[in-house]
Amino acid sequence: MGLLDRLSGLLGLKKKEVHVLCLGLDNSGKTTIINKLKPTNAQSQDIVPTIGFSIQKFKSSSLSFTVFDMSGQGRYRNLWEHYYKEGQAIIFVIDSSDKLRMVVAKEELRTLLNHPDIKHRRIPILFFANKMDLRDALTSVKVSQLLCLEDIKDKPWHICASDAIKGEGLQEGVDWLQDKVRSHL
Ligand SMILES: Nc1nc2c(ncn2[C@@H]2O[C@H](COP(=O)(O)OP(=O)(O)O)[C@@H](O)[C@H]2O)c(=O)[nH]1
Ligand SMILES: [Mg+2]
Repeated sequence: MGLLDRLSGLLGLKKKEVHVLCLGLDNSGKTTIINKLKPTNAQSQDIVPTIGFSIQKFKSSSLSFTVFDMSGQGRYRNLWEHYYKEGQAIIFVIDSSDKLRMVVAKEELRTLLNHPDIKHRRIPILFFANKMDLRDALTSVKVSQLLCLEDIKDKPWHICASDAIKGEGLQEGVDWLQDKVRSHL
């Protein structure tokens, strides 16, 4: 830990650390989004498919996020569960252009929301309707309808349209998440 870190820790200025689960089907853009939220000099140039999961960090204006970037591939799905208890917030990413798998994403979300470690907690969920730049992408309103987000009554949630390649829409989402998490700290 650097001197500055220690000093800001002592002064109570150190950012609170929050554990975030980043979920969604494979290829939806999870790793690209998390990478884009890091400072420019810490970003990876090429994103490779995530195997199992990886742990990434990024900061917002007042919080330090530790993100468990989960592989969306089916065979790793039972790995996610071990981290549910630790998660204080969820980022759920959807490929808005993947109409065929929208029902699979909906099913995945339903399974998540029914999990005993998630079901009874008011854990905030940020949805990214990602890949908005693609010509056949659905709007965030349409994605929200197809995933029946209005049915989520017991958790704060929010959906943002995003283009993770350009980094558009990401900040708005993180600002929302930061507000929700802080009100629970
Ligand atoms: N056009 C477009 N492609 C994206 C976007 N976000 C991610 N991708 C691409 O989608 C592919 C899968 O991204 P990745 O982050 O590995 O998805 P993950 O499996 O959910 O982690 C990569 O080729 C990314 O470059 C986006 O907003 N728009
Ligand atoms: Mg990935």
